[in-house]
Amino acid sequence: MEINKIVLRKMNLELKAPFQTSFGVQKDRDFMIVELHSNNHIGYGECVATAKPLYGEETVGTVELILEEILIPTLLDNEIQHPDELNELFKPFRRNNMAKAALEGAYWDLFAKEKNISLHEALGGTKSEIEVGVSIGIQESLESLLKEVEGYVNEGYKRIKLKIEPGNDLTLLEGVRRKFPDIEMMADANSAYTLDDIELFKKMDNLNLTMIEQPLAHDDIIDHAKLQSEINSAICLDESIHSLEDAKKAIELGSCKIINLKIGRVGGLTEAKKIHDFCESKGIPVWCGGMLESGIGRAHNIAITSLPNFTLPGDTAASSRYWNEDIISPEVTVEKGIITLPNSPGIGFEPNIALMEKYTTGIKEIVSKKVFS
Ligand code: OSB
Ligand code: MG
Repeated sequence: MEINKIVLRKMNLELKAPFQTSFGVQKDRDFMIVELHSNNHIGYGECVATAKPLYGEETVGTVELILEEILIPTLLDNEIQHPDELNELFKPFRRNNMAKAALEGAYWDLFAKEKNISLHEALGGTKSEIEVGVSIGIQESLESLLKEVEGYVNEGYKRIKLKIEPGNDLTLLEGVRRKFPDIEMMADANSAYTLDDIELFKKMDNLNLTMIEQPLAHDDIIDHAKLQSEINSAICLDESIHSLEDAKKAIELGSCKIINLKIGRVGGLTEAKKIHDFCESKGIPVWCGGMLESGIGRAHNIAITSLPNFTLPGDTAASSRYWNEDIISPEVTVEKGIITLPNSPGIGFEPNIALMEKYTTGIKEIVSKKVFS
């Protein structure tokens, strides 16, 4: 496989509606698309790092630097037979997982296209369709939240996730539960609480939540284990899990009963597969989280969700939930909470080149003469 050119494309897409979490309000999405060009195909990867290091430590600026100075030269200097090898190749470089995942994801897509198979087939996926839920940001009032929830419930989403923060938590969850007694429902705190809030989480045990996602600090697994031992609701970890090693430790400590797998947060599809397999062996369900991706990142999320231990609905909602126009064709659509896996080669969605150009804010091309066997 010959890589002739690598393109780093900085992009900006405006969200249909601002998305509020405990760490801030997001109105638009700055992100980067990595393109790997061979003679015959282009592999696409999306970097989920944001403009500011609020969810994780990486930003669009740091990923550009790491890709250009470290990861791309490493890729071009080595003979690769299979995308799984990138995981080992990048391992000596600490963290920078979102940068690693973007380049590795583009390589996986290119690899699948060269082999003329779908990305989900290349990953060893076993499903032909996946179930999805939706993540709803913090709203101004219970009234507007109920309206949002009702809309998504009517669309058929399989599970509703509600963002919470101190001051916007129990009353909202109770209000939604009262109006929708039977829906699958969960809360995501994005690390906004401490063990001092233990009584609050005990009260949530009455609400039949599928799980509570990342209630405590982003870098903690000790306090989460204490909290999990005191409450009945399952804790799901998001921010705390960056690798297979992290997952092993959290599960051994009893810090969670469920893991939210995000490809970018764990450094790529290969690491995500490893965590998936380990969780499966331990009876820990996983589901695919989201980072408000464009269609390209969303396509990668759809492909990894085809693995069998993704047994809970993910956050991969339809393109129309986020964007006025997505940069892929066709857009991601959800029918009664189900996405049908595409079967064309690679990620299975074609980038819409005109829209890609329209939303590009900066572009860097790296020309390579490297020939892979
Ligand atoms: O914590 O899962 C999260 C969005 C941005 C950053 C972090 C999170 C989220 C979401 C939305 O919950 C997921 C999505 O719809 O893409
Ligand atoms: Mg989360």
